[in-house]
Amino acid sequence: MKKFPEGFLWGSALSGPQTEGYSLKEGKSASTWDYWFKENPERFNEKQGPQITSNLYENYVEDCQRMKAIGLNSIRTSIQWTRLLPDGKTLNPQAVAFYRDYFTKMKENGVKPIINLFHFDMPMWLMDKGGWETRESVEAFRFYAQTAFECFGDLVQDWTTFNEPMVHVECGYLQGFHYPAIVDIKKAVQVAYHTLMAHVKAVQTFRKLMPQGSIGIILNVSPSYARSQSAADLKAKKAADLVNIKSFLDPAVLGKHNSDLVELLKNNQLLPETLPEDEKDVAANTVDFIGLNYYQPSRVQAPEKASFPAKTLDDFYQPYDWPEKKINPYRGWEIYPQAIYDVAMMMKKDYHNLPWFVSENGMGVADEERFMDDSGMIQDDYRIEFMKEHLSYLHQAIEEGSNCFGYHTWTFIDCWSWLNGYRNRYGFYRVDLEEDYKRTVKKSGLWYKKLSERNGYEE
Ligand code: BGP
Repeated sequence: MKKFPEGFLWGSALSGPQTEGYSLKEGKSASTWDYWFKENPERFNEKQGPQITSNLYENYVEDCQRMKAIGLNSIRTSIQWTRLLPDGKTLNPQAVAFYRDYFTKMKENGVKPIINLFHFDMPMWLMDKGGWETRESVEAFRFYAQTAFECFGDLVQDWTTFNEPMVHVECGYLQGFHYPAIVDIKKAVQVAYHTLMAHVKAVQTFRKLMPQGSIGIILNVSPSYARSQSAADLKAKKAADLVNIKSFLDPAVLGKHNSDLVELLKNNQLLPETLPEDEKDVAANTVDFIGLNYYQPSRVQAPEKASFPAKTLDDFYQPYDWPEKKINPYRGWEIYPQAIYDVAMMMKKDYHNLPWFVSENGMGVADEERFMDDSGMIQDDYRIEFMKEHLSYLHQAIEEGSNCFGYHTWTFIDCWSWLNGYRNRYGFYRVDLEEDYKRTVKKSGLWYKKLSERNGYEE
């Protein structure tokens, strides 16, 4: 039996935009997703947009009971900036009432809410002014954070500022996947910097308003592994870790920018515009905990040809197709559970063993109805196997002293996923889009209940 520490959080992760639906109702204004879907629905898988998603807005009371029914003792989800403050200034009373009741129902069902403020959902009114490219975004976000702490701070003690900030930087400004879908490395660095300062200012506000609470940030930590031990490949690996891990983890936890990253940006004439007081604010506003999302590692190699100064990330490192990798055949991503041990030990060694939790880990499956049995239940043994493999490495790291306090799967119910719509299913509950968003528990949900009750599992 692999036992976990007492009080371990067995949870799931969600986000507001991916579950709530009601995307332009009840006073909510448009985020970039609402706008982009209206302008360009073909970009979205099967033209599935953000309007309905999993319709949690109408189902949250029963959904909170469903959380309890599969043993979840924690949920981390997000509130939507565009719902709480539709124009950035005016409080939306319907949003306050909805979120207050939602968090209350979670707690009545024994589910601890960990609430995140930003999950890729930039308000359109702010994007029209330049979004994260402008310094104005820092104060706009700080005000939103303050409003959220004031409205829900009596119900929620544990907060996070951003989910995977490098995703809106890379997908929006380097790879053309998310709105505004431009490729401009200089802008990308500025966007990352303002996001970081928005995080720092939110932490500073939190310390004043909620001295008893805890605050963190959620980062997608995909450790990179080099193709070979050659100096060039190792240099590429180092650059990948600087960009993808240390860019936010160092200032958030250690209170300072990574000096190698600063050097790299400087050499490539990529340093962002800053204010003189920023460094002091970064140093004074470190976090209480970290959430780490892990799906797959990144395999890297030295670029064959690189521009100098760099124009894209490819000039620092390039993806490497490791021939021995084990693949999730239903989603195409690599399965490499050892990486969870590696990041856990990195937290212990390089980040003074700060408390952290797995804030997302999960297995996406396309066309999952093919695994449905005659009773209508998805027999997702592959997902149980996936969780066991990851938990086994996590368990080992905890035994060796890594300070991990919880494991959150992606996700509780099947949810809408940005451009992928409902293509890849991850939930413990299946959501039937054809049958009024009916929820049906999958085999993995029943397994998770036992895991949570026993605080561990039989190997
Ligand atoms: C993470 C995001 C989630 C979710 C997940 C699965 O990076 O934080 O919001 O989208 O990835 O992604 P996908 O549905 O594309 O497989």
